[in-house]
Amino acid sequence: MILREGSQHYEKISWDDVFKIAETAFSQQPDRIASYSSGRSSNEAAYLLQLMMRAMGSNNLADCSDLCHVPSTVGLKEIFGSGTSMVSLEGLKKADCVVLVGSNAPANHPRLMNELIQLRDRGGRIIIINPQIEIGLVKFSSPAFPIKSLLKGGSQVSSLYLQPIPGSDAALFIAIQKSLLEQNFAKLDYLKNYTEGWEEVISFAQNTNWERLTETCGLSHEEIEEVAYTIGTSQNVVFSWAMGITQHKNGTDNVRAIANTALIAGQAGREGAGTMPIRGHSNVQGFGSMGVTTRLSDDLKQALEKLLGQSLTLNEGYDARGLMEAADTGKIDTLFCLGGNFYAANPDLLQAERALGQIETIFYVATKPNLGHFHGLGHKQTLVLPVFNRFENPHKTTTESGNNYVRLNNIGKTHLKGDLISEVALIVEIAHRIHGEKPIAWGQLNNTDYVRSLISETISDYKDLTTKDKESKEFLIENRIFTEPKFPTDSGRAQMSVVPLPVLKTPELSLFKLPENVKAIAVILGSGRSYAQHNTVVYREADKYRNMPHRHCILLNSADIKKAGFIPHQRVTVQGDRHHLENIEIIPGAIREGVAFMFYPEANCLFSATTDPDSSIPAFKRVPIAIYAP
Ligand SMILES: Nc1nc2c(c(=O)[nH]1)N[C@H]1C(S)=C(S)[C@@H](COP(=O)(O)OP(=O)(O)OC[C@H]3O[C@@H](n4cnc5c(=O)[nH]c(N)nc54)[C@H](O)[C@@H]3O)O[C@H]1N2
Ligand SMILES: Nc1nc2c(c(=O)[nH]1)N[C@H]1C(S)=C(S)[C@@H](COP(=O)(O)OP(=O)(O)OC[C@H]3O[C@@H](n4cnc5c(=O)[nH]c(N)nc54)[C@H](O)[C@@H]3O)O[C@H]1N2
Ligand SMILES: [Mo]
Repeated sequence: MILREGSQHYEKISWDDVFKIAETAFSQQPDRIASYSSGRSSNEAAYLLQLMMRAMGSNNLADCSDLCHVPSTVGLKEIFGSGTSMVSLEGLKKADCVVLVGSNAPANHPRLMNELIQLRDRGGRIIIINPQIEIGLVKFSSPAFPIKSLLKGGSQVSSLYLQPIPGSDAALFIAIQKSLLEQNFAKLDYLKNYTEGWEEVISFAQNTNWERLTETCGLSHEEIEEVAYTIGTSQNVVFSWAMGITQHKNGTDNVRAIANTALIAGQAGREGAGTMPIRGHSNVQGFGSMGVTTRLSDDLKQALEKLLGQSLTLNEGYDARGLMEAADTGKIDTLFCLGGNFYAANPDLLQAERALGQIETIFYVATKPNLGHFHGLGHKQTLVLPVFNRFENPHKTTTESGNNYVRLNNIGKTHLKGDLISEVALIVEIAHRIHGEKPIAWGQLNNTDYVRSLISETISDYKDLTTKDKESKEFLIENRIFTEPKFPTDSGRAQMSVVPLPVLKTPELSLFKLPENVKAIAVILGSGRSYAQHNTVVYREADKYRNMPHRHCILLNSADIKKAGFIPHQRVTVQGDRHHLENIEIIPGAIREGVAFMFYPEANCLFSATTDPDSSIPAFKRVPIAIYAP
């Protein structure tokens, strides 16, 4: 479909006309062309996307990981030389302690829950760190354990549940380091043999006083000692985290602080132990491996230059936030979105709408309609192009899981009638029209066997892809799993560095221009997912686990409700630095005092969000808001 300038509705368009528009749109200056992608497509489509963009001379490869796990990739690469999980699924089965930080796995990673239940069954311990008590992290009914679910109402998950102040995790992990040192659980020989920079890290922890640490994270000395004791007395500890860690203005520091803690405890580079970020989209990690990033590695750059027979003089490249800012200042002519919802996934929806409105042509390659197709409209034309999802493709594809497994998807079928195309065919046709047969035979790339041969030629972690492909086998990217404390850094040692304590300001009402004489309170908002949505696509209105009956709710601690003079279920206005939402129902919940929770993407209209200087991720999990009763 196409929505043309001045028109009020989309109209049908032929594929041939789509490609004609694409030919013009992609002939703009390379730095004015950009892509955004979401990790649901195959490795093959991802590889072709970056190849097409880079062959045009553009490095503007924004990706949903820029809003998701980029701090994990940046932090882990710096410390261990590899940006993914170092723990394999088999390894996880040997752990006897998991520290799960900032994750609502029962809703978002249900398969991990079975591993956690089994760990508890073999006598292991699970430490949960989350400002909100997520009911499924306390007790979880897994379909894999029906008897327990029936007789006991589910399996016990948490051994210890800590509710820190949002955004303070770096301070908490420094405190855990301090306690590990004090209780003689720190592995100094390990640090001497396998790491660098450890002296500064431990002396920073030793020299930071307890009062500052406990005040910053809002937890007691005893709670922290118990965490350190549990880690120190466990054999194999896995440190695992999701958006509660990354989506902060010091998201990369949070990751560094966790990695430093794992190293001080000697819990990295051994089977059953280590750092394990829990990924978002099913193939978001594959997109990173395929080079869909503005942070192109030197190895891949050289390999692509060889393949393309041209030197890649690339611009710095816009990541997701950079792209939005560039669009807002009129620097983008063409945007190609391979999946996702670039509009609603970003903070400050008013800006998003305005910024996208300055782009001449936007292509939304999609499997389902979403908010962006209605609010993220281009200036001259917006195209919504329907594609097969990755199980419906007329060719084989591959994906990569968060545990570093590469899997082959067979040829599939679709139940949809209509004029759908595969993502591979779409990208190949555009690239072919722009580049012809030079320097590679773009026309032949419709054959995904050929794409896989180029992947294995250029991407070292995938060098075995073509052989494994013939054997139709899934395979592990082995050099990312560390069973010995030797890491792929220049010196082979983990690179530790001091993480500064976060300085967290409690939000104040004076920050907001509120009407006079209203009952009001300022709190920290963290936005996240309900139990019935997949990112910006909402499947059901209610979140029964949090007692939130619809999307227009705010979860608050009862003490805050009382302090402000509100009552449960009252309707209030929520005010951020950008916009407000009216008629929001107050729901009392098991969330830390001073903290509120709302659903995304609705909450994204409220705030602008600061960004992490090391990764440019927006701080979705710590936004100052005011709540008032009009
Ligand atoms: N069903 C389903 N599955 C999904 C998704 C989905 O939308 N639906 N989305 C996928 C994607 S892309 C992703 S990235 C993942 C997201 O998976 P999660 O990261 O689990 O999702 P969020 O809802 O963002 O939850 C973050 C958790 O962090 C906690 N938290 C908030 N602030 C802090 C903090 O400062 N410190 C700590 N320690 N915790 C904090 C919140 O209370 C919440 O429990 O799930 C993936 N899987
Ligand atoms: N406030 C707040 N904002 C957030 C977050 C938060 O926690 N709080 N989380 C952030 C995170 S972690 C993420 S990952 C982003 C999510 O950002 P995105 O990945 O951009 O958003 P999604 O909602 O996952 O995208 C859904 C759309 O993808 C398309 N799609 C699905 N499968 C396929 C496929 O196989 N091929 C193609 N071409 N299209 C497909 C469908 O059309 C669907 O409408 O949001 C971020 N924004
Ligand atoms: Mo994500």
